[in-house]
Amino acid sequence: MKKIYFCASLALAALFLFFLAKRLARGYFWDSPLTRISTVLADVQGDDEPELVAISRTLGLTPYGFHGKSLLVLEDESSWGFHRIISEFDIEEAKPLKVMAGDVNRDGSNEVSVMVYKTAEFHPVFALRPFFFNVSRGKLEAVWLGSRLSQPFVEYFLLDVNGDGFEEIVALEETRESYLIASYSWESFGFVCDARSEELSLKSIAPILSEDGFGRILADLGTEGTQEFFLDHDKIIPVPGNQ
Ligand SMILES: [Ca+2]
Ligand SMILES: [Ca+2]
Ligand SMILES: [Ca+2]
Repeated sequence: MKKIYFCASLALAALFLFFLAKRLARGYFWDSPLTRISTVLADVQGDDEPELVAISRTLGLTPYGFHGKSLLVLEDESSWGFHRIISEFDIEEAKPLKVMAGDVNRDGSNEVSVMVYKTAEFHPVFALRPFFFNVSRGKLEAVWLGSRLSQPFVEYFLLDVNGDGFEEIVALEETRESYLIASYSWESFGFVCDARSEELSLKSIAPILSEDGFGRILADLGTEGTQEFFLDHDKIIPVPGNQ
Protein backbone atom coordinates (compact mmCIF):
# COMPACT_ATOMS: atom_id res chain seq x y z
CA MET A 1 0.00 0.00 0.00
CA LYS A 2 2.82 2.34 0.96
CA LYS A 3 4.41 1.64 -2.41
CA ILE A 4 1.23 2.72 -4.23
CA TYR A 5 1.10 6.01 -2.28
CA PHE A 6 4.77 6.63 -3.02
CA CYS A 7 4.27 6.01 -6.75
CA ALA A 8 1.16 8.21 -6.82
CA SER A 9 3.04 11.07 -5.06
CA LEU A 10 5.91 10.68 -7.49
CA ALA A 11 3.53 10.78 -10.45
CA LEU A 12 1.83 13.90 -9.08
CA ALA A 13 5.19 15.60 -8.48
CA ALA A 14 6.31 14.70 -12.02
CA LEU A 15 3.02 16.04 -13.40
CA PHE A 16 3.47 19.31 -11.49
CA LEU A 17 7.08 19.69 -12.71
CA PHE A 18 5.97 18.93 -16.26
CA PHE A 19 3.22 21.56 -15.98
CA LEU A 20 5.70 24.05 -14.49
CA ALA A 21 8.28 23.49 -17.22
CA LYS A 22 5.61 23.74 -19.92
CA ARG A 23 4.25 27.00 -18.60
CA LEU A 24 7.74 28.48 -18.19
CA ALA A 25 8.73 27.43 -21.68
CA ARG A 26 5.67 29.06 -23.16
CA GLY A 27 6.57 32.48 -21.86
CA TYR A 28 4.97 32.57 -18.45
CA PHE A 29 6.33 34.09 -15.25
CA TRP A 30 5.55 32.63 -11.86
CA ASP A 31 4.83 35.57 -9.55
CA SER A 32 5.98 34.82 -6.02
CA PRO A 33 8.27 36.37 -3.38
CA LEU A 34 10.88 33.83 -4.53
CA THR A 35 10.88 35.05 -8.12
CA ARG A 36 10.42 38.83 -7.89
CA ILE A 37 11.49 41.72 -5.70
CA SER A 38 8.82 44.27 -6.59
CA THR A 39 5.51 44.51 -8.44
CA VAL A 40 2.90 47.11 -9.31
CA LEU A 41 -0.53 46.69 -10.85
CA ALA A 42 -1.26 49.46 -13.36
CA ASP A 43 -2.40 50.05 -16.92
CA VAL A 44 0.90 50.69 -18.68
CA GLN A 45 -0.34 49.88 -22.20
CA GLY A 46 -3.14 52.43 -22.47
CA ASP A 47 -6.10 50.06 -22.82
CA ASP A 48 -7.70 50.80 -19.43
CA GLU A 49 -6.93 47.26 -18.23
CA PRO A 50 -4.20 46.75 -15.65
CA GLU A 51 -1.00 44.82 -16.25
CA LEU A 52 1.18 43.34 -13.53
CA VAL A 53 4.63 44.93 -13.80
CA ALA A 54 7.39 43.08 -11.96
CA ILE A 55 11.13 43.02 -11.38
CA SER A 56 12.52 39.49 -11.30
CA ARG A 57 14.80 38.53 -8.42
CA THR A 58 18.55 37.92 -8.41
CA LEU A 59 20.93 37.19 -5.54
CA GLY A 60 22.91 40.36 -6.30
CA LEU A 61 23.14 42.59 -3.23
CA THR A 62 23.17 46.38 -2.86
CA PRO A 63 23.19 48.41 0.39
CA TYR A 64 19.40 48.61 -0.12
CA GLY A 65 18.81 44.87 -0.47
CA PHE A 66 18.74 42.43 -3.38
CA HIS A 67 18.50 43.96 -6.83
CA GLY A 68 16.58 42.52 -9.74
CA LYS A 69 17.23 41.48 -13.30
CA SER A 70 14.30 41.86 -15.70
CA LEU A 71 11.48 44.34 -15.94
CA LEU A 72 8.45 42.24 -16.88
CA VAL A 73 5.08 43.40 -18.19
CA LEU A 74 2.66 40.58 -17.42
CA GLU A 75 -0.99 39.83 -17.98
CA ASP A 76 -2.84 40.53 -14.74
CA GLU A 77 -4.78 37.27 -14.95
CA SER A 78 -2.92 34.23 -13.78
CA SER A 79 -3.28 30.52 -13.40
CA TRP A 80 -1.65 29.14 -10.25
CA GLY A 81 0.42 32.33 -10.06
CA PHE A 82 1.67 32.00 -13.66
CA HIS A 83 1.24 35.20 -15.66
CA ARG A 84 1.75 35.38 -19.40
CA ILE A 85 4.73 37.59 -20.29
CA ILE A 86 3.76 40.49 -22.57
CA SER A 87 7.23 42.12 -22.57
CA GLU A 88 10.52 41.45 -20.83
CA PHE A 89 13.50 43.80 -20.63
CA ASP A 90 16.89 42.95 -19.11
CA ILE A 91 17.84 45.88 -16.86
CA GLU A 92 20.15 44.00 -14.48
CA GLU A 93 23.05 46.34 -15.22
CA ALA A 94 21.11 49.22 -13.61
CA LYS A 95 20.54 47.16 -10.42
CA PRO A 96 16.75 47.73 -10.21
CA LEU A 97 15.27 47.72 -6.68
CA LYS A 98 11.65 48.80 -6.95
CA VAL A 99 9.01 49.33 -9.64
CA MET A 100 6.19 51.88 -9.57
CA ALA A 101 3.76 53.37 -12.10
CA GLY A 102 2.00 56.67 -12.60
CA ASP A 103 1.25 59.35 -15.15
CA VAL A 104 3.99 61.74 -14.10
CA ASN A 105 4.26 63.69 -17.37
CA ARG A 106 0.48 64.22 -17.58
CA ASP A 107 0.09 62.80 -21.11
CA GLY A 108 -2.74 60.42 -20.19
CA SER A 109 -0.69 57.20 -19.98
CA ASN A 110 1.20 55.70 -17.09
CA GLU A 111 4.98 55.63 -17.02
CA VAL A 112 6.86 52.81 -15.31
CA SER A 113 9.34 54.07 -12.75
CA VAL A 114 12.25 51.92 -11.61
CA MET A 115 14.41 52.89 -8.65
CA VAL A 116 17.92 51.82 -9.63
CA TYR A 117 21.29 51.72 -7.87
CA LYS A 118 23.99 52.75 -10.28
CA THR A 119 26.62 55.27 -11.25
CA ALA A 120 25.89 58.18 -13.60
CA GLU A 121 28.13 59.79 -16.18
CA PHE A 122 28.50 63.06 -14.28
CA HIS A 123 28.15 61.53 -10.81
CA PRO A 124 30.36 58.42 -10.96
CA VAL A 125 29.46 56.87 -7.62
CA PHE A 126 26.81 54.27 -6.87
CA ALA A 127 23.59 55.93 -5.71
CA LEU A 128 19.82 55.51 -5.94
CA ARG A 129 18.44 57.10 -9.08
CA PRO A 130 14.89 57.49 -10.45
CA PHE A 131 14.32 56.08 -13.95
CA PHE A 132 11.11 56.46 -15.95
CA PHE A 133 10.09 54.43 -19.00
CA ASN A 134 7.22 54.07 -21.42
CA VAL A 135 6.50 50.40 -22.15
CA SER A 136 3.19 50.86 -23.99
CA ARG A 137 4.60 49.97 -27.43
CA GLY A 138 6.33 46.76 -26.35
CA LYS A 139 9.68 48.55 -26.13
CA LEU A 140 11.55 50.05 -23.22
CA GLU A 141 11.47 53.73 -24.10
CA ALA A 142 13.27 56.10 -21.75
CA VAL A 143 11.12 59.03 -20.60
CA TRP A 144 13.53 60.40 -17.99
CA LEU A 145 16.64 58.72 -16.62
CA GLY A 146 17.37 60.90 -13.61
CA SER A 147 20.88 60.98 -12.32
CA ARG A 148 19.56 62.48 -9.11
CA LEU A 149 16.95 64.68 -7.45
CA SER A 150 17.92 67.87 -5.55
CA GLN A 151 19.73 65.86 -2.91
CA PRO A 152 20.60 62.20 -2.38
CA PHE A 153 17.51 60.21 -1.44
CA VAL A 154 16.95 56.97 0.41
CA GLU A 155 13.57 56.20 -1.14
CA TYR A 156 10.83 57.64 -3.32
CA PHE A 157 7.35 56.78 -4.51
CA LEU A 158 4.78 58.24 -6.89
CA LEU A 159 1.73 59.94 -5.41
CA ASP A 160 -0.70 62.66 -6.47
CA VAL A 161 -0.06 65.14 -3.65
CA ASN A 162 -1.59 68.22 -5.32
CA GLY A 163 -4.90 66.62 -6.35
CA ASP A 164 -4.58 67.29 -10.11
CA GLY A 165 -5.06 63.62 -11.00
CA PHE A 166 -1.41 63.01 -11.94
CA GLU A 167 1.42 61.60 -9.86
CA GLU A 168 4.35 63.49 -8.40
CA ILE A 169 7.62 62.09 -7.05
CA VAL A 170 7.73 62.11 -3.25
CA ALA A 171 11.24 61.45 -1.93
CA LEU A 172 12.87 61.01 1.45
CA GLU A 173 16.09 62.97 1.04
CA GLU A 174 19.24 63.01 3.09
CA THR A 175 20.49 66.35 4.38
CA ARG A 176 23.81 66.86 6.14
CA GLU A 177 22.46 65.72 9.49
CA SER A 178 18.94 64.41 9.00
CA TYR A 179 16.20 63.94 6.39
CA LEU A 180 13.43 65.84 4.69
CA ILE A 181 10.45 65.02 2.48
CA ALA A 182 10.42 66.65 -0.96
CA SER A 183 7.94 66.53 -3.84
CA TYR A 184 8.66 67.00 -7.53
CA SER A 185 6.35 67.52 -10.49
CA TRP A 186 6.98 67.21 -14.22
CA GLU A 187 7.78 70.33 -16.17
CA SER A 188 8.47 70.10 -19.93
CA PHE A 189 11.49 67.76 -19.91
CA GLY A 190 12.13 66.85 -16.30
CA PHE A 191 11.15 67.23 -12.67
CA VAL A 192 11.21 70.38 -10.59
CA CYS A 193 11.02 70.50 -6.81
CA ASP A 194 7.67 71.94 -5.67
CA ALA A 195 7.92 71.62 -1.93
CA ARG A 196 10.03 70.47 0.97
CA SER A 197 9.39 69.72 4.60
CA GLU A 198 11.45 70.93 7.55
CA GLU A 199 14.38 68.70 8.43
CA LEU A 200 13.10 65.65 10.26
CA SER A 201 14.50 62.54 11.87
CA LEU A 202 12.55 59.97 9.89
CA LYS A 203 12.95 56.25 9.35
CA SER A 204 10.82 55.88 6.22
CA ILE A 205 7.82 57.26 4.33
CA ALA A 206 4.80 55.60 2.71
CA PRO A 207 2.00 56.88 0.46
CA ILE A 208 -1.59 57.26 1.68
CA LEU A 209 -4.26 57.51 -1.01
CA SER A 210 -6.99 59.88 0.07
CA GLU A 211 -10.62 59.98 -1.04
CA ASP A 212 -10.36 63.71 -1.78
CA GLY A 213 -7.58 62.99 -4.32
CA PHE A 214 -4.86 64.74 -2.30
CA GLY A 215 -2.40 62.01 -1.36
CA ARG A 216 -0.81 62.17 2.04
CA ILE A 217 2.55 60.96 3.27
CA LEU A 218 2.86 58.68 6.29
CA ALA A 219 6.20 59.19 8.03
CA ASP A 220 7.65 56.66 10.43
CA LEU A 221 9.21 58.61 13.30
CA GLY A 222 10.59 55.51 15.02
CA THR A 223 9.87 55.43 18.75
CA GLU A 224 7.74 58.58 18.40
CA GLY A 225 5.18 56.76 16.23
CA THR A 226 3.93 58.00 12.88
CA GLN A 227 2.91 61.37 11.48
CA GLU A 228 0.95 62.25 8.34
CA PHE A 229 2.20 65.06 6.11
CA PHE A 230 0.56 66.88 3.19
CA LEU A 231 1.44 69.41 0.52
CA ASP A 232 0.49 72.97 1.50
CA HIS A 233 1.50 75.35 -1.32
CA ASP A 234 5.31 75.12 -1.42
CA LYS A 235 5.71 73.25 1.83
CA ILE A 236 5.17 69.73 3.08
CA ILE A 237 3.79 70.03 6.59
CA PRO A 238 2.31 67.76 9.26
CA VAL A 239 -1.44 67.18 9.15
CA PRO A 240 -2.68 69.04 12.27
CA GLY A 241 -3.58 66.81 15.20
CA ASN A 242 -2.66 63.62 13.36
CA GLN A 243 0.35 62.36 15.24
CA1 LIG B 1 -3.38 47.74 -19.99
CA1 LIG C 1 2.44 59.75 -18.86
CA1 LIG D 1 -0.52 65.60 -8.98
